[in-house]
Amino acid sequence: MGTALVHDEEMTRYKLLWFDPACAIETPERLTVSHEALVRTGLAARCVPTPVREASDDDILLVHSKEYLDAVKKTPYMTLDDLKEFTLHYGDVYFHPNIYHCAKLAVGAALQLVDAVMTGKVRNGMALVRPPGHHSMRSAASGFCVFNNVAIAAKYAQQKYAVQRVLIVDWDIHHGQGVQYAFEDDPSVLYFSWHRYEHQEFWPNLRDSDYDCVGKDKGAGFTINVPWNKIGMQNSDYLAVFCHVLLPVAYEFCPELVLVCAGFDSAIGDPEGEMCATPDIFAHLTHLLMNLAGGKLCAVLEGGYNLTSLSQSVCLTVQSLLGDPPPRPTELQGPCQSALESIQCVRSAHSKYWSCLQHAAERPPSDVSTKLEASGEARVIKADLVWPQPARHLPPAFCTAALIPEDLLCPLGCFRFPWDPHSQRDVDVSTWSSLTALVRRLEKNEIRNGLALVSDVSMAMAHVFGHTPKQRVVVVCVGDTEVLSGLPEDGKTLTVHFSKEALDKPRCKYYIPVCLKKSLMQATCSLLLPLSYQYDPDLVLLARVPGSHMGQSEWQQLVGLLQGLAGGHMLVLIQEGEKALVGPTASSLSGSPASSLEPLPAPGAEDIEALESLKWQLTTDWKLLQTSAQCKEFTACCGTKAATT
Ligand code: X5A
Ligand code: ZN
Repeated sequence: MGTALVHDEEMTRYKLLWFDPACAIETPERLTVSHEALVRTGLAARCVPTPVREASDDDILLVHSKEYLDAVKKTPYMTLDDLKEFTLHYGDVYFHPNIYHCAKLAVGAALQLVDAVMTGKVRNGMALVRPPGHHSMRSAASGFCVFNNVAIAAKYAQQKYAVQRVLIVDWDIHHGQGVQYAFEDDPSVLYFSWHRYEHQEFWPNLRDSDYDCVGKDKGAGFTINVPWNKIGMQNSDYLAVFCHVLLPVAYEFCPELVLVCAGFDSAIGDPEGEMCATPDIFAHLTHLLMNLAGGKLCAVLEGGYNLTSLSQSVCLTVQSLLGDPPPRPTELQGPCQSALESIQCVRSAHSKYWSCLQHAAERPPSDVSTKLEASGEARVIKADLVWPQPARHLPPAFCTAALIPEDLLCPLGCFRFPWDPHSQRDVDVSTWSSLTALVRRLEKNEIRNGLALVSDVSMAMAHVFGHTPKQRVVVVCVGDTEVLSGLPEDGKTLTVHFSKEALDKPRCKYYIPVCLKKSLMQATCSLLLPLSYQYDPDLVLLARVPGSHMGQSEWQQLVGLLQGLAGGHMLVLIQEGEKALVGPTASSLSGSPASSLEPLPAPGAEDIEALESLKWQLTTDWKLLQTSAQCKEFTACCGTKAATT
């Protein structure tokens, strides 16, 4: 199950033919440098090359009007003056005699990708296309876009493969109003977009892009807009929105297919976005979406105008799609006030549509809607920004080690440990010392991850900690048994323990018991992930003890999501009674997407309340847990309802 790369040089064969500063950034080089970077880094060679095709009229008519299609069809025959005149009907877009051909290929590329993923030829993929699509509307070109590649792909998937629910994640820095309009009354397509907004002062300057535009009629709640009201947003701001808005809702929605409007003008250095998130973040955003929909993810290029940042971001996206562990996240200090205002507003606007948000705080008293003036200092982004080149990291040669009894079959995709992959022979040692040996291999990046079936998780952990003095470890325990007596409490470990019965050990900054009836996916997204990201461990230790209410697919999701941390270094300890989990765990560790969940049972009100309250209490220590802006006068008014009761 590979990763498709859809690309065709033909899509570089059109360009701006006249002077127009607004359009000058949309160049053929965008595609050439992106593709060359994939080739140079060896990523292209690891993908399944997938040809483009021309979209048919019927494909295009899934979203666009006959009149508009007929008008665009005439552009190849127009004179330069006709083309200029035609362009004037629309905003911030240009035409060229070859753009109609390329636009058909761009749509066709997205459809080829959907076909490859839906037929199971590949697991996921990326299409490098020009022109982009997300701004184009039923009867209008806009913002460099001619046909709406991703909107057409969503309709096509629904029609051809009877896909019930499609999630569209638009991480381009502009609002994809074309996608929003195509599905605003349609509950079968959940459209999420974040975008530079600046209280409606940024293009396309639409009231429709604000957080309170949530969709219409039956589609109410299925449009999620996160406006950025300041430039300079960073990795923490993006991650916070994923953890506290997109992921909880996405898991509740339970898509059967994920499409990404993959614009990279949201990365540092981009002249349009003026944001400060580094290319690394796209490895994480991609990774965080890869366990939804059984891994079926199609990323289609949209914007991205700084050729360096664009090509780095494309590479990091494809690297994650291929299953490489994301690089260690950098500089996660927590979201800024402006981002928090946006997060609070979106969560509150959506609280009546999604159970996971039902206890979101009210909108802040300082209303940040379009009607009010921008608050706080203006930000300035330097023109000569530099950022470190993403480290050329090599994933370890060996992926998953299984330390299991002889009588258990070695799960597919794993190799049996103890066994020396270098000398190709067994090493004869006791279980405890094999465990130590395994941890040492993880530490040296010789093996990526491992699992061990042990008779006593507590003893196994004591052993691991006895032998990894230098490491910062995130420990995640699942089950109703207290296992952590001997754990160091010096900040070298951060422990989160999920149980259904309350445990005795009291909470502190580095030990966080989470007692919930269900809602474990919600807790994973909005509590465990932000905590772990901020802690930035060298190793993740996941321990499964008897007496757990976590189902197999939730467990797999957990295993999958946590691999975004610590460069993918993870050790899973399973207590003997939980033997049935060895196979599914091994499968997730060796890179298979988690089996998709059933549409989640609405998270229980008490659970969500407990979770919100816990988050609220932990925010002083852990900034990435914040979901409310600070209110200048009193902090009391921005507490969650849960926290004030
Ligand atoms: C796809 C995309 C941007 C249009 C900007 C117009 N379009 N000012 O990023
Ligand atoms: Zn854009």
